[in-house]
Amino acid sequence: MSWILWVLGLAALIAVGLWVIESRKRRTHPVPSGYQADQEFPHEQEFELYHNALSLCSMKTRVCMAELQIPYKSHHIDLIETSCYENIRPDFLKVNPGGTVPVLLHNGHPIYESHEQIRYAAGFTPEGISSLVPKDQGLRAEMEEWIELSSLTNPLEEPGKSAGNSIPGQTLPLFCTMIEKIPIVRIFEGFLFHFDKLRPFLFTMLKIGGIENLHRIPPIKKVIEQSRGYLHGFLDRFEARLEKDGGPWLLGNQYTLADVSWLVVFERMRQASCENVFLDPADRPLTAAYWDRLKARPAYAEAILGHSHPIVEYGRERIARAKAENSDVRKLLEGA
Ligand SMILES: N[C@@H](CCC(=O)N[C@@H](CS)C(=O)NCC(=O)O)C(=O)O
Repeated sequence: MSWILWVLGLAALIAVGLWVIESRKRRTHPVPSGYQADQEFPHEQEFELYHNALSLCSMKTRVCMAELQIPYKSHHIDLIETSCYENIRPDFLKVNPGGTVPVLLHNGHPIYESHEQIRYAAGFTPEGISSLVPKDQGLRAEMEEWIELSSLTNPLEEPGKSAGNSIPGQTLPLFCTMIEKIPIVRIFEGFLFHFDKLRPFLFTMLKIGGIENLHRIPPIKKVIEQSRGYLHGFLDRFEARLEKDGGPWLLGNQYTLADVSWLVVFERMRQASCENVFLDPADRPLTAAYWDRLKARPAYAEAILGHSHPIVEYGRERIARAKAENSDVRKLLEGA
């Protein structure tokens, strides 16, 4: 009997030792935003992009690169939502010790934070391509405000600060349906190594609960309802701004980085099957028509549809089905 205890004790000791070694390799730390002149990584092309099909910020940088027609080498990095925590594996952590996507490399130098990446890329607009930055100083300042208003910074602490911080609340149902396809052992890797233990906890809860039971989980219900309220407020401002100059783009005639940044917020609404809640032509005719114009741009086809992921499409259709079949789901996700 005692030898069994010895063996178990030894096995536990080895497991803890291995976990400590692996944790060290996966240690993360915040990175400064913007272009890092003092860091250089191996690269093959002038521009390279580490990104994920679903990630809101990745979509933003892809759309910007497509608008500017700047070619780049693509490195798809999986997040747990699309398959596994590739973003916290040692190989990727070399490129971004913060463990998040997207990362844009220019001649091997990283640029962190998607809003910095689009500003940086706009500085390399090729000849013959329309600039995404207005010449007029007032419009430029306004563009910056709209970029900030769409940026994802700290959704948990300040969900009402920006549409980018509110939209994750509407993404929860999508995470919930996508995660149906992800084996639970993969989610558990996050408990061992992810820098934010809330994520594996949340995904486990979503997987066990399922879309049909979300309304029974009070904190999730609260986040979904609260974020819907915030987003309605931001979209009312958006509609008013479109009315002011009459479009076709947010700041008038010129398509700018503000449009690039907001496209992905609308795209997330499409992916999360809640376009009808926010972009109904009867409620916001200008924004609805604007969204149709965005979807007609070649950059949308290239950067969004061209990177569509089967698990996202599954999640989107699964939400639509759950809403059609279950009035509790519809009430939670549509508020009526
Ligand atoms: N503010 C950053 C946000 C980066 C970020 O949080 N990226 C998310 C995807 S949108 C991510 O990589 N999450 C992975 C994880 O937390 O496991 C940016 O705009 O680039």
